[in-house]
Amino acid sequence: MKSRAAVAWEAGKPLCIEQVDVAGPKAGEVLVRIVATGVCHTDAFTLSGADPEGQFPVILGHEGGGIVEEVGEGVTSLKVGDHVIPLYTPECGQCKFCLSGKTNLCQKIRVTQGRGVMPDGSSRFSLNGKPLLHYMGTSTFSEYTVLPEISLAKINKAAPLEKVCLLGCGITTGIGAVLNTAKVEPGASVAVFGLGGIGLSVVQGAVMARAGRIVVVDTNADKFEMARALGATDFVNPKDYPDTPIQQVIVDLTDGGVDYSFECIGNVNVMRAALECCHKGWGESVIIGVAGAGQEISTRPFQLVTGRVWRGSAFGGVKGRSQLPGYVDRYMAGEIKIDEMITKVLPLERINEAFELMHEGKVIRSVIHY
Ligand code: NAD
Ligand code: DAO
Ligand code: ZN
Ligand code: ZN
Repeated sequence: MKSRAAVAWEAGKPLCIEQVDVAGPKAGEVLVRIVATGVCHTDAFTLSGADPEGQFPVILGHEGGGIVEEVGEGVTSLKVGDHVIPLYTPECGQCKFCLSGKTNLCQKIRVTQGRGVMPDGSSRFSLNGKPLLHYMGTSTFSEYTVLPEISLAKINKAAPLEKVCLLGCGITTGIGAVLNTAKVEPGASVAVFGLGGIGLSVVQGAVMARAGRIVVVDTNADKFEMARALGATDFVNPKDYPDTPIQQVIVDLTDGGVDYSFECIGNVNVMRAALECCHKGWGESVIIGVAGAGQEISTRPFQLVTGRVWRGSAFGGVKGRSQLPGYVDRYMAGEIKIDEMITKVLPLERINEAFELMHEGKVIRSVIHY
């Protein structure tokens, strides 16, 4: 079948709207009509060429919501008409990782997903006979996309797909990093570096965890208004402290450092600051941001010897098939805010505007509504 799609032909170039060919689902696969998709910093990161795993030509997009159009042979857990959120972190329920009880990083299709193809090694997308690669196993910048059954979470049909699509990445990642990875306890102090869709969702998660102080840090002061509305208590713009390391500013502000910090930018220097603003003896820092190819983090090992902990979080530690439907239900119950995070809604034809607005720091999230 034909599908409207935004194709990334090469790194650093705008996306091109094309009518691509989409092959039907093979065994264990599902054809989904994407109703809406968010545009995340990670899409921009891959498009920029800085992503070590980035490959072209590719159909990007990983923050979608859609409806099942067709199921392949052997698919038992989904049927035509089901509402779904694509998962870049699948959940097979059978691999060593899924069974460990310690991680959400299912490895069942990791190798082929990383190569931009379906589990059988081929792509379902093409244009004029030339294959186009899948992205993160999701490719939500195509109106029709094919995914493995294990990469789809079935959700409440009453949920608006043009809103809950954001649970496919940013909002779940931020909230999950607080609740699952750090396990922030009531009264704890928190520092959040970077107030994009991820950082603001960390703020939301910290409020849900009933944290005490929530210190937010961003070089774009325009971001503070939304952070305040979500419940942040202290606002730090590094540009106001040209002569003091930002970790020192936060240590001074919080009587020795915060209990938990979250890096939501992808900047290795900020990652160091996020660790070093943690309280001696127990402070924990969670890296969420994805750094560019070849970059490395550093600190003095004595920071860890003296009790600080460095960890990381992918998709907020959330197991997509079993736990994401509960996040949708919490949105429907008014416990998770999504609407406030959507600054702009655009048709697919204007998707490059969404990238420009993100680079200009003018949006939290743009949603593409097909
Ligand atoms: P975004 O671009 O919308 O937000 C980044 C924010 O950081 C902006 O507000 C910007 O002003 C601020 N910033 C930039 N440099 C800064 C600095 N030196 N000090 C303070 N603030 C600074 O990005 P996003 O969509 O929120 O994504 C954030 C990061 O999270 C990206 O690296 C993305 O790839 C990553 N990510 C990780 C996961 C995961 O599962 N680990 C999931 C999604 C996204
Ligand atoms: O199992 O190695 C693996 C794949 C991990 C994927 C986790 C991705 C999280 C960071 C990328 C940002 C996603 C939008
Ligand atoms: Zn994302
Ligand atoms: Zn698995």
